[in-house]
Amino acid sequence: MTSQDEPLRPAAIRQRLKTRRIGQTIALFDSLPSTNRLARDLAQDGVEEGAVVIAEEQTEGRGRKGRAWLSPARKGLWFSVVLRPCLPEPVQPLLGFTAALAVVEAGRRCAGLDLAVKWPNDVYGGGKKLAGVLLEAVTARIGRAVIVGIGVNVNSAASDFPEELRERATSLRELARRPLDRSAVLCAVLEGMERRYDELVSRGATPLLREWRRLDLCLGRSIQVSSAGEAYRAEALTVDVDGSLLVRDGAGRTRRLWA
Ligand code: BTX
Repeated sequence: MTSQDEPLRPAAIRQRLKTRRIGQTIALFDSLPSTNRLARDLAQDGVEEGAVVIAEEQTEGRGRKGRAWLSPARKGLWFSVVLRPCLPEPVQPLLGFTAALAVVEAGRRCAGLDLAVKWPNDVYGGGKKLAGVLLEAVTARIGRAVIVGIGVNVNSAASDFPEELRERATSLRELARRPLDRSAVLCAVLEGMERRYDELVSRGATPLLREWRRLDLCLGRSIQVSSAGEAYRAEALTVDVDGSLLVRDGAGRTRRLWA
C-alpha cells in the first residue's frame, strides 16, 4: 500500500477538524452502495445536523439524473453531509454552491490549485471534472433535511478512470502532480462548507453568489441547453438567488434553468 492509499481514520479527522457542527459526528465505512442513501435513512431517523457519512468506496455512487459516479476505494472522498437548514425552500439549491466552492477552496489550501466551478454543482480543474455535488431533500420525522453528497477525486491516477472518462475527469493528484492527504482535504472541505453555510444563513446569499459568479466557467459563454425536451444554444448570463441559471436564447429571450 502506498502512502496515498492509506485509509481515513476518524480519530485523525476529529483531531484536525476545526468546525462546530459539520463533521462533529462522522460515520465511516469501508464500502457502501451510496453515502447519500445511508445519510437519507439517518436523516429520516433524526440524526443531528452536520452528521457526515463517508465511504472509502461506493459500489453504486450516483450523480444527478440517475447517472453513475465512479467511487473507487481510497482514491477520493465520497461523503454526504446532513443539513437541516433554516432557509426558505427556494434558496436551498444554494447549499450545493457552498459545497462546490468549499472544494475549490480546499484545492487552493491543500495543493495551491486554481479550480473553477460549473453550474449547477461541478468543480473543474484543467478543463476536466474534479468533483460533483448531489443535493437531495428528505422529509424526515423531525422536519425537512437536505443531504449534500460530495464526490472529490483526490488521488486517482489517469489510469484509474475508465477510457470514456479519461479525457473528461481529473483528480487533485493529477493537477498537483503529487498525492495528497485525504484527511487534510476532507477537513478543508468541511470547514469551508460550514463557513459558507453559516454565512448564507446569517447574511443571505449575496457573498456566496458573488464568489460563485467569479468562479463559474459557464457565465458569459455560449452553452448548449437541453431542458424539458427542448435543445438550443444560449448565452449563460448569471446565477440567481434560487440557484437557477439565467440564459439568453437565440431569439433574445431571457430564460431560467433549474438543476
Ligand atoms: P453528475 O450527474 O453531474 O456527474 C455524473 C457524470 O460525471 C457521469 O455520467 C460521468 O460522465 C461523470 N463521472 C462519473 N464519475 C466521475 C468521477 N469520479 N469523476 C469525474 N467525472 C465522473 C455529479 O453528478 C454529482 C456526483 C455526486 C457524487 C457524490 S459521492 C457521495 C454521494 N453519494 C452518492 O451516491 N453521490 C454523492
